[in-house]
Amino acid sequence: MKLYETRLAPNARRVRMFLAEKQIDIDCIEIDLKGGGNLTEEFKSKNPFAKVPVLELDDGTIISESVAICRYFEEIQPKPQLMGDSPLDKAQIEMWQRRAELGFLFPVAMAFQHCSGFFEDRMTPRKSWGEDNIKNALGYLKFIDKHLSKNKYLSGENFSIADITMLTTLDFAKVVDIRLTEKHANIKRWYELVSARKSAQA
Ligand SMILES: N[C@@H](CCC(=O)N[C@@H](CS)C(=O)NCC(=O)O)C(=O)O
Repeated sequence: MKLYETRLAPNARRVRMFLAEKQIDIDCIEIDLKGGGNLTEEFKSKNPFAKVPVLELDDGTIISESVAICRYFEEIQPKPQLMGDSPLDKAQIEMWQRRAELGFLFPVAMAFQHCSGFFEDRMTPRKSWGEDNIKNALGYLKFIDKHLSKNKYLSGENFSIADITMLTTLDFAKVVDIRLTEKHANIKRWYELVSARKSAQA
């Protein structure tokens, strides 16, 4: 089994952190995104969308999409549970995971792509769209700060994949100058808690 990934990419890090929680060791193959390592025909034959991470099983089967990769590992090694136990728990974790992805990871990724120029060899950055997304991401932090005033973790009492998505995105968001301030006391409390986990070093 191999994981094609990029050390600094937030989607790759969330899979690494998920695997670290489960203490699953896997061969990682670094793909140089800036150098176009994901744009080769060989890589696109694994993932036609040319994105990392990509999991390749020993029989050559491919799974891409970070959450789908995490789902695979959750099913083959359920403990520790990161995607829920009961039907209600599973649904609530999925709700918070999707909210973290759509409400925060998506705008941060758009801000990075459209403000940094990192991918200008393959797309046309639109700075104003990037800036709009910074505003959206900051609005989401306001919402999450309120939520975390009443909840230990995003989905309540238990650490889950939703926290992994939020933490890895928050760390990456510094590249577009999105940082926690004194307005985010509850997120700061949560941030210290989750970033102290050994898996956060992944
Ligand atoms: N929905 C995908 C998103 C993957 C993604 O956007 N990966 C980024 C790195 S974080 C990438 O490979 N970008 C390369 C490019 O856009 O050329 C997932 O969850 O895995």
